Amino acid sequence: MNKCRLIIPFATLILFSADSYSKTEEVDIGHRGNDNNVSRTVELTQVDNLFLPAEISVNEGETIRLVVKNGGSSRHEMILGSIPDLKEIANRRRKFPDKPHDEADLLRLEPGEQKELIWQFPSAGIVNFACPLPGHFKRMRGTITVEKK
Ligand SMILES: [Cu+2]
Repeated sequence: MNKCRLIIPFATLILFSADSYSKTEEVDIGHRGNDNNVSRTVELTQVDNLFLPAEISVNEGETIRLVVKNGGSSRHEMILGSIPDLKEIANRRRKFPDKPHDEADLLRLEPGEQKELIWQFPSAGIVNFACPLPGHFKRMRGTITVEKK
């Protein structure tokens, strides 16, 4: 009983924050890029539970080396996607916490760990990213604004 009372407001919060999020337009989020085409390195630090910075700008067509460091004291993840896709991934984490989750292009980082993702952004718009772990997803997200050339 007590557990239910705790879970319901939490779920409402997640739904509310995701639905009230304005940057939901559909864009091509892009794909893994080639090392030879990297124009810039962008560093992201994960803390408990935020991304710093949470807003990045890149140019249309650009290939970026995203270097993600877990500077927090718990495990974090990082995945790019649209808001609906990220919500679905976060829901799966919450509903099936004991299942292995291995989405393509997901970074999983233990405290102190650093990983990189070379990513090409083919079209202008907003690409979202998040840590989909339960209790993290609500605040641990950010946007990459892909500027038109
Ligand atoms: Cu996290």
